[in-house]
Amino acid sequence: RQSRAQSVAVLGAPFSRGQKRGGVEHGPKVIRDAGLIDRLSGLDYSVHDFGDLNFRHLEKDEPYMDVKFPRNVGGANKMLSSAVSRAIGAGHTLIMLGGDHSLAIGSVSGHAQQCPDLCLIWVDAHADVNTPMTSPSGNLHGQPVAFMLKELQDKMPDIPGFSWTKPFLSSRDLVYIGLRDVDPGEHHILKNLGIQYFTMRDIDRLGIQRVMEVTFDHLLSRKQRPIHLSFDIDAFDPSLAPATGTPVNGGLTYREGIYITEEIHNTGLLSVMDLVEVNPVLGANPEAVEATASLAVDVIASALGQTREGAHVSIRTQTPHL
Ligand code: HAR
Ligand code: MN
Ligand code: MN
Ligand code: MN
Repeated sequence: RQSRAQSVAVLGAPFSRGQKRGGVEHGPKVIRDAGLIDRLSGLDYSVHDFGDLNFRHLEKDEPYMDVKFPRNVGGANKMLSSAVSRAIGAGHTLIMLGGDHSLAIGSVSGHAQQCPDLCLIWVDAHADVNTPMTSPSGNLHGQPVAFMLKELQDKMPDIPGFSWTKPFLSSRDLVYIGLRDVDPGEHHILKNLGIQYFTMRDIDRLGIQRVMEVTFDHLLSRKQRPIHLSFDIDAFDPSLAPATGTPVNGGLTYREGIYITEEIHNTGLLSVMDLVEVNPVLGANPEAVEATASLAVDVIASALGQTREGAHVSIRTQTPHL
């Protein structure tokens, strides 16, 4: 361990217009209430809590094609993008607390402004790569990756609220882990672009250790570069993360989820992590909400270096006086 504390910034994004269910805007509060800041301080980081962004709500926001709340989602992501860019520019490692997963548009694009060579690891039950034409729901939390991919540029219409952003990511710089609910149009995109992905079935077959090995081989073998980890809590099995909007059976075990984040920490390259889709309103009882929020804290702490084997503070070498 280094003697100089690294700095971690925490930024809340209380936003829910990327989907139709209320409550996910309270994600940042319940994750903080589950003890996030103390856990990170205990890991010997200097923690800067930037608080929550204050998104403006736009009353007039008609659907565009079938896309719901385009101006609200676009505006919130524009604000998030500058905040993320500033935090990374200032040298912090950033934890973004959602909010629904449409926020990844702002988070990843703001990160890419500072780190154009970043790679993206998307841990989720869903691929979130629908375009407005393929989306079965019109919900933008099922579409964020389509806004990022250069290869989908000519498939994306001009959506009101999004003129500030343009695609910046190559499909080869993205890996999915945990997929088990992929729409037909999304499957076509994954196959057509040759995107590297690991479904729950792949995890069953290969084991999570091999999955992470292949992930890093795919993303980092040519060169080391910053990692953006976009972690949707619904990647976990609903028995572990019940308080979320679109639970899908057969998800990650606790140990698989923690193994993913431990390995990402061990690369030393984690630069931004999103933790999204925790919705306290959808927990059947307070215990269900607490379990989901506490899992979110565990997986963030693990991404930032909390280990299962434990650790001890090494004796620091004294700086010699000049
Ligand atoms: N694929 C579906 C759609 O586009 C549902 C995806 C949204 N669910 C999420 N995102 N939580 O990961 O509407
Ligand atoms: Mn998602
Ligand atoms: Mn999901
Ligand atoms: Mn470390």
